[in-house]
Amino acid sequence: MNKKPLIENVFWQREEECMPKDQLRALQLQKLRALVARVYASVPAYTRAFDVAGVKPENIKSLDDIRKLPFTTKSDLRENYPLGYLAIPRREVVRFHGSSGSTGKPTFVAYSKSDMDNWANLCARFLYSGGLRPGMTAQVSFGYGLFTGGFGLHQGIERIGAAVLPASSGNTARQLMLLQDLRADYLICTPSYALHLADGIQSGIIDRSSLNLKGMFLGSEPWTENMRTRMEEGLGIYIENNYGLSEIMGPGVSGECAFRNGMHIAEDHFIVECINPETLEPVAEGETGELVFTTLNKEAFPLIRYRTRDISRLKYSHCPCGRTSVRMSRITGRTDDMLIIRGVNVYPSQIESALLAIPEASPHYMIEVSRPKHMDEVTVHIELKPNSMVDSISELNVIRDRICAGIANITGLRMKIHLEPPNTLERFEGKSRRVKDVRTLKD
Ligand code: DLL
Repeated sequence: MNKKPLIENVFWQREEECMPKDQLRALQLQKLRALVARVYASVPAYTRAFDVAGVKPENIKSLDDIRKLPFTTKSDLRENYPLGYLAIPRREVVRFHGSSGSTGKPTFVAYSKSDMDNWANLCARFLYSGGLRPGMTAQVSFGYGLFTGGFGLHQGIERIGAAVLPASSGNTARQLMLLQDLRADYLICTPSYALHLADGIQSGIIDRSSLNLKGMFLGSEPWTENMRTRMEEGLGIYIENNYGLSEIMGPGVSGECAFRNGMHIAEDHFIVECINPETLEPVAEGETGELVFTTLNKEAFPLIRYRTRDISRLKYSHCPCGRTSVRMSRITGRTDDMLIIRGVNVYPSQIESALLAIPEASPHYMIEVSRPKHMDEVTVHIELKPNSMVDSISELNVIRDRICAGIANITGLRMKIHLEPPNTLERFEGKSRRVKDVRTLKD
């Protein structure tokens, strides 16, 4: 029932997607060498980092030499805030995006005209592979804004020549109404939001037969095969997984093909490594490790060996679809404490910094994450300071509202706030465990 219809041409850029491996490796080496020379000359943070590592552009003679280069991390981006890694003159930037950092400020990324062109094509690759064609309509229920999800997918759909319905995120009743009235062929959002909408459809809020839905493209947060099967069988549609991160580009870094044995990474644009996060050495092929990306074509914001903190596995074996690129398995976790809440990246330290600004709040807090009805919900429990002179309900409400606004200001998310009496939350002797994530990915 949910088998994808056989479409003869599934390649948006056949030549690049099916490039023979030796040609692909030669292209990567040529681009890597040019990239290293360019960032060494134009990005002072890289000049310094290469000098510290004792590596010069001319030392990069083979693809394996990439291991001589230093890693780039989210804290490097933060230390060079806002645009220390910009590699082109500011006037040549045509777009900025950003994602949450572990402090109050986002980390920004930038795109040149050619970066935007490449990005549109890379999103078009997985959308086209999944069946989106000119004449169809795709409803984008990702947020439009600094987040790369909305605008990124938007331009991929336009590139194909299909119609975009930029519904943006939130407002379930309206999303369902749009799906029904404008008869989108595809829905594009986070897996958890898709489950929430699927429940709305299956519970009869709207009639399944009044929809024209053929498939979904889901990404931006971890999900499971069980979730896919449930929605595919429940709705009689086809669903594909896609992956990306704003630092490397946004959506379009990798996406599934019809054979579903991992997401094909656009290796003509990125070099991927899989490392042991402790030793920083490469893991054996097929072993679990942290993904590290180097951008080969990005003009505005190229990154060398960016540590994603995402845990996955790489498969280099032949894929019957004809694409030659390496595939990555589903993301199974992260090596840092970043939470993904309704597709938004949130660090506990962001919540902590919002609390610090509230004089009545103590430093004792606990963040509880749950997923009622497939929608992530965060409750922040905060102890009041023992000497905070709060004795009326209305004063408590004012404090609660201030905390809620402070957190929303930093994270972009509204969270439930529970004010707790002094000395009631658990104290930790060792490493504190301030996050209780009771979401289950099983259903
Ligand atoms: O989430 C880009 C994106 C938007 C991808 C829309 C796909 C669709 P960031 O906000 O920078 O960018 O978050 C990146 O999200 O490091 C992963 O931890 C997680 N992530 C992204 N795609 C997947 C996926 C966008 N398919 C972070 N499965 C990444 C699991 C994913 N996790």
